[in-house]
Amino acid sequence: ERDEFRVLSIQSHVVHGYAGNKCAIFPLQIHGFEVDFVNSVQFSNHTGYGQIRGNRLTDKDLDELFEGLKLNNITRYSHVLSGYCGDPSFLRSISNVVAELKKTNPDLIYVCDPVLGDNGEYYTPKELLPVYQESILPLADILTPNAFELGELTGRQVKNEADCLAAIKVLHETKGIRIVIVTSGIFTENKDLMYCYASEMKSPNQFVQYRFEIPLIRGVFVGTGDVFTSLLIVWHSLLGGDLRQAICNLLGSMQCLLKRTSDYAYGISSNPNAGQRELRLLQSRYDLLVPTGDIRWVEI
Ligand code: PLP
Ligand code: PXL
Repeated sequence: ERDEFRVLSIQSHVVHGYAGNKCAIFPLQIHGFEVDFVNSVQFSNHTGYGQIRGNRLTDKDLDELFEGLKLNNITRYSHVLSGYCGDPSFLRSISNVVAELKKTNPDLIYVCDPVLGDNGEYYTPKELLPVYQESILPLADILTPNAFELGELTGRQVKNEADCLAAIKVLHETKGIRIVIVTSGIFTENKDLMYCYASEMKSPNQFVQYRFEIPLIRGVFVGTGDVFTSLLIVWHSLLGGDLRQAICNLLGSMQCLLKRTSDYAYGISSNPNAGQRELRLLQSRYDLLVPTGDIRWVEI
């Protein structure tokens, strides 16, 4: 029974469109995963639009919700999922929650997307970095940085495959993170392709590492990272820990999702706006359930 999977997802909520929890809950639920979700912010829309209105949850608010769960003894989770977080004290509060939940379930898997920025630039406050390094990384079981975030977290330059694998090794060895997946940011000579790297520490000196080829699809989309991590939980669980096949499956679904989104957006306009570029998540429900995209990979 899939009831054994219950995910606590602490992410943004947007009223219109898709980002954070709006991207993560649906893929998990259609696969039969229970999702308890905390909306770390409630915004009108994601940050890709011109204007934003809404509110943030404070670290105190999160502590209070968690207190309620504890008082009722309903804190047994198979996974915690966290993503974009704009506030260092809220992030510290997440680390306290995860640490306590791991006491309740020592097998709990914490999947963390350490969102800092991309392409050499921060789009979150720099004060998050030490909180990730000191409080979050030691708790993370699966970490999904992009190349920029991997570089910031390890204090290294990550420009190519060798840099990337060396920095991943630092995270395995100094923070004890079992699985690191670099989801984007390593480009190739071939402009139509991007690489994704996955590395699993099987024992202190044994690593299994794969490179996946991701065909690039025209357009800039928001929320792709959030769909990635939710489908990662789905396939990693359902396939009993087969990381390579889990990533092939999730990238296969995402290819279809992004192709549908791109075709829709560029079918409307040659320069689609943020609303027209919203992920076609619901329209892609069958692709999220049954991946059909063909993903090339090699073991390295
Ligand atoms: N751009 C901005 C302005 C953001 O706030 C975020 C937050 O995560 C992203 C991009 C990242 O989105 P994604 O993980 O879908 O690439
Ligand atoms: O997808 C990450 C994300 C999360 N939360 C909010 C966002 C975004 C991306 O833009 O705007 C509020």
